[in-house]
Amino acid sequence: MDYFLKNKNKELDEFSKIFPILMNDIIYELEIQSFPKESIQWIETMLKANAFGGKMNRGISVLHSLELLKENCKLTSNEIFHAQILGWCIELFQAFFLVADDIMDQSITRRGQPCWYRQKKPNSQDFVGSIAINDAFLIESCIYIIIEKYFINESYYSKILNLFHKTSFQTQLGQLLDLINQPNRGDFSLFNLKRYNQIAQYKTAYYSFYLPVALAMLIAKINYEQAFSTAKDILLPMGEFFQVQDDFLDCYGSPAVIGKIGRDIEENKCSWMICQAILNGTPEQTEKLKKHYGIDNPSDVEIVKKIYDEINLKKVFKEYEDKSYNLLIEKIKSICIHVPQGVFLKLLSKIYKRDL
Ligand code: DMA
Ligand code: MG
Ligand code: MG
Ligand code: MG
Repeated sequence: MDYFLKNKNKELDEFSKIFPILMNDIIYELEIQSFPKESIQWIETMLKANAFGGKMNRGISVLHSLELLKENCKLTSNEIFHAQILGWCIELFQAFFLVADDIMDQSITRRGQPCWYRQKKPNSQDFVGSIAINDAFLIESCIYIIIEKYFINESYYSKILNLFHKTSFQTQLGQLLDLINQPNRGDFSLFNLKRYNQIAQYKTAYYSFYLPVALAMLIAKINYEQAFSTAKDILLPMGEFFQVQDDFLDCYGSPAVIGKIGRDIEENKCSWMICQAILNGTPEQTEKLKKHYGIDNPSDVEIVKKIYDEINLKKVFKEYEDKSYNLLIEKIKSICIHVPQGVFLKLLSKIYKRDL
């Protein structure tokens, strides 16, 4: 095993160790309120199933960013612990959105398991079903229980709260646009890159890229507004790039690797793939796509994928990936005056050419 892989596994181990501590904090909240043991068991199973076991990239990025922000000083164990806790709060934030997203997108699997709403309840033959809606709310609330417990005496406590609240709003707005940008099947008038970028920025970029770095900046007690806007200028386009990859993998990724079965075509999504197909295809190809896109039927999906192949979207994607990567590098090198470049380069290196 090479050095970097070993180091990565060690980091993930260290990060994973924090999760049971936070679970116990949540369980304690229920215990002191004399909640019955079935509810404690539910919370435990539900949090484990949804918040634990992803790539944990976003969570670990808080510590990575903090290390790079304070490149010349050794971090205290308290700073490290704080970064790990906020990293887990991002993982919870993501779990909260994914539980709901999978219901709204009618998805089938997530992280190689049935989506939470499709899993069996503990000790029962029934499905979790619509209880998952309340579970999503509960996961969100856990974030604030944890932040209160560990940060209430910190000078930046209210800033963390504001940041999470604002990011929730942004992500919800992104999800809204994602869901209403498909009013009528076969109507492609709203499928364009301008709209696409707005959806991607709001539903993905704020919470996946800006949030981890902004939290690390708060722990590092960075106060000047300019540093936050510089970070945003780089991290929002980076997040858009990440969502383009997600859309590409939805169609061409292997479910065994990405752990989920793509449904963007069936769900009539304003995906980067369909936007590019419209831009690069002939009028005949677009007409055919209008007939078959957005139908939950394997033979229609197959026709759509065949047209994607004819248009050679794999090549369009490869060119886009290289171009965006170079643009991001240029941007990082040019405007990084308030935040060390390494913070952004590290994040970019984690996602460039990813296959999961
Ligand atoms: C997900 O977008 C966005 C959020 C906020 C969860 P998506 O539906 O493309 O994600 P996935 O492909 O993981 O279902
Ligand atoms: Mg989804
Ligand atoms: Mg979605
Ligand atoms: Mg997707």
